[in-house]
Amino acid sequence: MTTHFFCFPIEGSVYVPRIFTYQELLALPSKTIKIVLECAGNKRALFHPNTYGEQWKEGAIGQAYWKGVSLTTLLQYTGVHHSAREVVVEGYDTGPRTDMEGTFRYVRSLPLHKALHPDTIIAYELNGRPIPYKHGYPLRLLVPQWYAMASVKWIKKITVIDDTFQGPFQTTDYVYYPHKNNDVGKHPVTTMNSNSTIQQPLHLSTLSQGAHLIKGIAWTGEGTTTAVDISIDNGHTWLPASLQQNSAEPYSWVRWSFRWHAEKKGEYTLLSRATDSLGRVQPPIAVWNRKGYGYNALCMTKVKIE
Ligand SMILES: Nc1nc2c(c(=O)[nH]1)N[C@H]1C(S)=C(S)[C@@H](COP(=O)(O)O)O[C@H]1N2
Ligand SMILES: [Mo]
Repeated sequence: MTTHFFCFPIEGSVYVPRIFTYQELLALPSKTIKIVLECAGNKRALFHPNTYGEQWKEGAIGQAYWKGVSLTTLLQYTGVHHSAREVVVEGYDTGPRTDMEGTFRYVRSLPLHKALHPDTIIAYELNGRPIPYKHGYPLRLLVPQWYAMASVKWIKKITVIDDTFQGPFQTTDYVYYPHKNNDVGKHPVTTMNSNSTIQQPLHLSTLSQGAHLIKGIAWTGEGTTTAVDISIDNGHTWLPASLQQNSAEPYSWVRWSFRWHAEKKGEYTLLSRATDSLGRVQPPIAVWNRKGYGYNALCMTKVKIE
């Protein structure tokens, strides 16, 4: 697939269906946004009881600068019928599933309000270069604030629809199932939960007495992170960490740090707890769900002072 000839259609419930070429996209007004992408299964391994799926610890997250064109800019060319409800984005990849017969393309939809948000973009660059193949080359949808399953890679086609999309990556996967043995209360995975990770010191490390810098990251999918509190006594007392906020980058993670003077020898349980501007606080225990999505309990790191 050479980008010179690459193109994709926008069709369905639109006034003027249209094919956009890669070259056309490059010529349209662009924006560059720093975006956290967190897999909905990040930290899944920490759920009790354990859940099936990739046993992610803290590493299924990243952030980068993505450059592209607002999807809403493209939809201005096609127009959107008044009856439209969702925008469906289809990737090039297909594969079999273990739970259903047949092969399935990776396809997902966004509600119209999210599709039309100016920061929902069709990206063609990651950190100043064409997107590497494994991250979505040549074109990828980027949906800030939503778990990363929404950011469809390898775009093939975009379709505006008048009803609600029912593909397996939307109605079977990326759904919270609160119960082990029935589907009561199931609801789709969308925005990221308020969350934080301690990056330093490492879990189960041995440190010397004296001054240590505890540091890490915090992020959220609604509003922005407003506070990170640290406990060095397993949650009995809390003190605020200092945040490196950048209001120009509302979709990036926030770096935080906390100076700790470790006077006494012994074992310590360090905890971090992020709060966002909607008042969403990391809970002591994450809300369990069958597929292990959205884990955001307090981040815990144990250390020994010798
Ligand atoms: N086309 C397509 N897009 C996709 C997926 C996929 O399987 N196919 N996986 C999604 C999921 S679950 C995640 S976590 C991210 C991973 O993005 P990355 O490979 O750039 O880290 O891509 C999302 N977009
Ligand atoms: Mo994912």
